[in-house]
Order: sequence, then C-alpha cells, then structure tokens
Amino acid sequence: MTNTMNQAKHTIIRGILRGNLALLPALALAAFLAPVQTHAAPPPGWLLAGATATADSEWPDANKKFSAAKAIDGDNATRWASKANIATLEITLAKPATADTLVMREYGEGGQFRVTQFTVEYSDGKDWKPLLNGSTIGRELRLPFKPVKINRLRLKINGTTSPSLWEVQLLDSKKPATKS
Ligand SMILES: [Ca+2]
Repeated sequence: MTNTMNQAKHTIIRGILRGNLALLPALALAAFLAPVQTHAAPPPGWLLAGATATADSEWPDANKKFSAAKAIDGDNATRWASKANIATLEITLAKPATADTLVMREYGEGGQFRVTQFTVEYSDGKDWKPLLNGSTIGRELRLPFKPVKINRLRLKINGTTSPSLWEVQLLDSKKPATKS
C-alpha cells in the first residue's frame, strides 16, 4: 500500500465520518485499487513453476474454470474438476527435478470428499514407474517418498461423482524457500 493511497483512504474515511456519503463511491474505488490479495503462495521447494498439465476429463466450462492447469497453478482457491468418475491428470515439469514429497488437496462439497482410490506414477524421461498409491485424499494429503528425479507425473483417480482437486504439489523438501 502506498502512502499516497493511504492518505487518500484517510481523506475518504474522514469525509464519511463527517457525513459526506458522496465519498462512498470513492471508497469503493480505493478498495478496488488496493493490491490484489493472492491466495497462498506456492510452498518452499515447489517444483511446478512453468509445468503444464492435461487431463482426460475436465468439467465443461466456457472459461476453463476447472481445467487441468488449475490443479498445478499454486493457487489453493482454483481447482481442476473431472467430469468422469475415473480420470487421469498428467503433469510435465518445466525441467526434470528431484522430488521427495507429493501434496494433494481435494475439493469436498459440504465436507464430502469424492476420491476413493488413487495411483501416482512418474517418468524420468523414459518409462513410467509406480510412485505412490492410496485410497482417500481429503482436505490435504502429504506423502513423502524416497527422492527421485521426475520429468513427468501421472495421477489416476477413481471417485464418486466428478472428483476435483485444488492442488497437486510436487516438492523438494530440502530445497530452501524461494523469495517471492
Ligand atoms: Ca489450484
């Protein structure tokens, strides 16, 4: 927040306190001009900067609101949703990286989560190899594993109605936090 903006806000607020309601639209404008709050910056060791994602099923939306990319954008407020109950999400890293942790956050309507089974495979550039598997994901599932070099990641999920993930994060827990 700049000093100028703060001063402008104070002037507006003083105006309102004096009963000058004509300044209300100006207050709305000041709120509009305030810096946009981003939702939870990517965590330390995040390896998906510049990565791309595709899915064999996406919930149809004209604005691609539920596209595969939303599962790896580092934003906990955007999500990929599958239309089908069984779906595969494939992530290609910008460059191969050594990872040791996978974090998944699942969307649940009214606290009801949908994934009932998942498997995760990785490719080092040649073959697909098994990495992890499990049943439910829920609000947040953090899975450490023996460090491996990963080029691509493939997540297969089985769910009840249209499973959806806020984020799939691949991390190197030993990597220091990056300055934002
Ligand atoms: Ca997201």
